Amino acid sequence: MSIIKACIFDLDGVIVDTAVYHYKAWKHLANELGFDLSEEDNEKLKGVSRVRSLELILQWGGVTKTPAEQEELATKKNGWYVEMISHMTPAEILPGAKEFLETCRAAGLKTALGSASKNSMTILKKINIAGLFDAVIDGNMVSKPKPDPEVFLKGAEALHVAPAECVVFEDAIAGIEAAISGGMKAVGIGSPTVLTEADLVVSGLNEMSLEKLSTL
Ligand code: B16
Ligand code: MG
Repeated sequence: MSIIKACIFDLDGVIVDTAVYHYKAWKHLANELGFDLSEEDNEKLKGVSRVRSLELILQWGGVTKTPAEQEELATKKNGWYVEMISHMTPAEILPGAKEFLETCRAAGLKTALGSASKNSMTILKKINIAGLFDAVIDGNMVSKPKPDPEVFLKGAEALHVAPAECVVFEDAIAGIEAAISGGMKAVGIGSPTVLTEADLVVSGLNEMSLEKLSTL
């Protein structure tokens, strides 16, 4: 029998696809700085914090900025991003995400969000599912980014469950690593050839069921 008592969900790539908005905002910033940002490079920013994303983008563009300038640039990018997500609606919830959250809760499992995004609460409210989480741990509450397990361990703590009783749903390699190093089960959302360390990989939460959870 499964010992799973709680499910912890990443946000971008698992519940919604905010990567498209991050990409538009980062590309706008890169263009203003005189270079471009490819979709391929954007893939490397999934699950990566805002500060680290900017460092990587500046590096790719061969541009050097002072820490104060970097802060200004990150704030500028976030302003564009926040404007875009302010138009999000529940129609943008990824297939099966809301239904699986409801299934978990109906089965008595606890639920938490574990995201690197400092804008998590804004997004959850816009897509109207904030009430489906018993705890929300976001980028404002952690000091160590994934693959450090801090965000998920704080989630387990907030839910009053042991890490071994948690399963994490993640689309980023760093997130899968974070879950495993925190002593949790990891379900990858994406491709099994990419998320090789995950205990189980599905293409989306529409492919998840309590039956599959019980095999973990
Ligand atoms: P913000 P996740 C991550 O979300 C995104 O995948 C990543 O691209 C972004 O840079 C990061 O959040 C920080 O977001 O600028 O809103 O604080 O996958 O951890 O839910
Ligand atoms: Mg993600």
